[in-house]
Amino acid sequence: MSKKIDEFMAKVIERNPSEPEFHQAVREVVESIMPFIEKNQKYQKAKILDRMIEPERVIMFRVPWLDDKGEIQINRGYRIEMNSAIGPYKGGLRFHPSVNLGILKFLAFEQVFKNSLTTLPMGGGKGGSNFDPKGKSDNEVMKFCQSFMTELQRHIGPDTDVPAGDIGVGGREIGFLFGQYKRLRNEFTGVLTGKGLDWGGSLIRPEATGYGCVYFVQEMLKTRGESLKGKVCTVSGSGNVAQYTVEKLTHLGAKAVTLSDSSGFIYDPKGIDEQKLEFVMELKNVKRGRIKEYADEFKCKYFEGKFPWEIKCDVAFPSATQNEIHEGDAKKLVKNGCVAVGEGANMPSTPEAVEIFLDAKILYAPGKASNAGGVATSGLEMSQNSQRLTWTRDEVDEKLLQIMINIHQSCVKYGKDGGSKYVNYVNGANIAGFVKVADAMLDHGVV
Ligand code: NDP
Ligand code: 2IT
Repeated sequence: MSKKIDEFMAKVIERNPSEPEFHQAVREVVESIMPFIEKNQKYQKAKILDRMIEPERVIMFRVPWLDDKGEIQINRGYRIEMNSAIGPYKGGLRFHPSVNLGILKFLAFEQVFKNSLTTLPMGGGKGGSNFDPKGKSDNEVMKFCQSFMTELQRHIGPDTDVPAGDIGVGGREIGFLFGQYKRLRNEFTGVLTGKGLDWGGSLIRPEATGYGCVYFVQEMLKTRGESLKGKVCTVSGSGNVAQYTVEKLTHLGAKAVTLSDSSGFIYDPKGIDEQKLEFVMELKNVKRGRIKEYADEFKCKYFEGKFPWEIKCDVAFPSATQNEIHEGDAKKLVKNGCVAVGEGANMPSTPEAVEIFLDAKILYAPGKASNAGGVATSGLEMSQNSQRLTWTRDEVDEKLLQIMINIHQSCVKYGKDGGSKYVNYVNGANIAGFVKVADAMLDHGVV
């Protein structure tokens, strides 16, 4: 089997040079899927896996804009329309200087499986730009978003491709993007999700990724007769996903003790309670300051240039970016007694780190399962937009919880390791996500 996987990967690498994150994401899936399709020849014959690693469409474009000094800036924009077998392309936009084709292809590929797991009718896509919102004025961010959407608008639509937020794209950016789309197309539609509540957004969408991740971990802990109550949790990042992870953990009686940004992390052994979280939200979402200011405000330790994985915890929630947990970090986490990892970020653990978690048989949830609550709630926003109705906070939260429970069940169904009780959530998520998309592709013929 490993020879077959190596041969497959050699072709992927040759065809997609200089895209290490894409190779990494594909290998993880192929390792789970190859044994499965060996037993299910119909997928093999129809070359489903070969087709799934080839985006249906890749769009790359120039984004010129004028900064506050009147100087011309040029960024590169992208949209990867990966797979539309089960619904319109759906997935976020990332604005970060590290953005390149390979990173967006990895994210779009993951999104296909994630969206399938949600049970909602959404294909997979991802986009973004190497634009860095950090240090830019609101006016500059608006100018950039307007230019970005001026090109993107011709490729998207409520039944074609529905973008949303990701790193560097939150409520402010979605507002500017939506405003420009509406103006250019003269249409008020649900073409983006994560919209403001006054103009078509869904309650709970901002909270959904973090809440959903905590719900998923809660389900995993239940399989071992445990709960989150009293658990010490480390969280990385301090953006959308991290903030609402901390909020839900606090509601459920757990204690979140860390947060980070790209400069370093803070460690607050007393716990980040509701009032401290309010400070973080104001700091990050309004003032757009650095997490170090938390340590100054609440007199706790700040670790420059590090992620928080050396801190002893029961559960870890990596919620910043890809490959933030390396092999050594994983070893430290396991050695310090960590029993579960819930990935809020996409692919935050390196393959070596994943292996450590699986070997130690801790409860390890890959991002495409545990962070699917965000896009699932985007799917619920699309439903509400189509119906021209808004559901209450409790209705959406209840649906989100049920979706996370269902995703967990699918992972258990496909991830049971032989006769043993142990659930390999990586295999579970990959196979469960694959089957629905693959069957739809079989139905559609050679397209
Ligand atoms: P935000 O932009 O709101 O926050 C990102 C956080 O991560 C910031 O604290 C940021 O620090 C930190 N970070 C980003 N890049 C790096 C890096 N290279 N090194 C160290 N720290 C970094 O993004 P989100 O919270 O929305 O996204 C976080 C993760 O969750 C991403 O992996 C995203 O793909 C994933 N995700 C997001 C969903 C959503 O609905 N928003 C849904 C599912 C997954 P700084 O401000 O210093 O850059
Ligand atoms: O990675 C993700 O799932 C997201 N950034 C959310 C995508 C969405 O369409 O809500």
